[in-house]
Amino acid sequence: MALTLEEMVEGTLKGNERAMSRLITLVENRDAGWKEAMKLLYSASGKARVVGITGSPGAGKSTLTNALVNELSARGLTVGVIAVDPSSPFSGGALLGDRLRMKEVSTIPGVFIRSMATRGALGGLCQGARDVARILDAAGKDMVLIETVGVGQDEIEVVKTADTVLVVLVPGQGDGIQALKAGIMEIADMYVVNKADRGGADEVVADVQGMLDIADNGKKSRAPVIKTSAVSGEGVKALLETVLAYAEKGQGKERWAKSRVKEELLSLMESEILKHLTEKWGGNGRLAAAVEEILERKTDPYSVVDALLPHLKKAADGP
Ligand SMILES: Nc1nc2c(ncn2[C@@H]2O[C@H](COP(=O)(O)OP(=O)(O)OP(=O)(O)O)[C@@H](O)[C@H]2O)c(=O)[nH]1
Ligand SMILES: [Mg+2]
Repeated sequence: MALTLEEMVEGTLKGNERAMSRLITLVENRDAGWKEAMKLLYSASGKARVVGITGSPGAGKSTLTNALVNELSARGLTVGVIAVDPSSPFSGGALLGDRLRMKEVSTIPGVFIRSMATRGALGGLCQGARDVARILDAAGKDMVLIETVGVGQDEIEVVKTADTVLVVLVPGQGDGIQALKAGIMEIADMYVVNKADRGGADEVVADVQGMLDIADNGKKSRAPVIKTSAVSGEGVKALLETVLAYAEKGQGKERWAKSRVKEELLSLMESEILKHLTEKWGGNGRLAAAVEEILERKTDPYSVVDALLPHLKKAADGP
């Protein structure tokens, strides 16, 4: 039976999984009422710790996510997982195993797992993941884990909005650190050297420390580097302790409360405004027509924008 918007929102606020699923789908599809629902949920959000987990394909992000979920629920904490499906050719066969493992943890009470396709969310991947995180937060999850492969700019944008960002590295990747998309090392709040059961983990730790020696020059606190074996579970407890402590006090909390959330909210509002403006001027083909004229050198992009600005101002000053 179909749920009304009110039922979906009420249910979500009570942590009802069926209501959460429906609401997430509604918001992802930008179906009628999505914005209303987000408005109603907003005041209940802001309590969950949002942790981004990223790294190269096959680094063990999903295995680690599952291990963290088990550990969190063993402590009586509830958790939401957003698995951003790498619809890239990188992950290939790993996906099935991923799915099976995910299915296992998804039956744990208090655990809610949602996967998102890299392409498909109407509001864009980044906005989509943020919406889902906010819904899970409002639904009362203590922690929200977002897993993405650190290969695309979109994916990096997604994890950047997390309170705490884990970058997962593995031994034996050759130039493992360099292989990651530029920009990803910079957003890490902590580094996880996974597959530590294999040789070479200490070398990776040393590499990261070496990199931090250069990059963290003068900073008060440096990013922790933690060794784990996601399959055996070794180091996972220690990792979780570090994550919880990071969110609880010190620099993490401060940055979480200030710059990241502010940045996230600013870009949310900017992109909403931008979307409306582009729809308004692009919707009737005006921008597309302008592009043609620009290509033919009948006009230029700057003049087109200048011509639009008075309309913008009128709209802003409007009734
Ligand atoms: N030896 C060892 N293998 C691991 C460890 N963690 C994960 N693996 C294995 O590495 C492979 C990839 O693990 P996933 O967890 O799917 O890796 P992922 O980073 O989520 O992969 P994508 O999402 O496809 O990028 C699987 O075969 C895991 O069993 C570990 O700590 N040690
Ligand atoms: Mg994975």
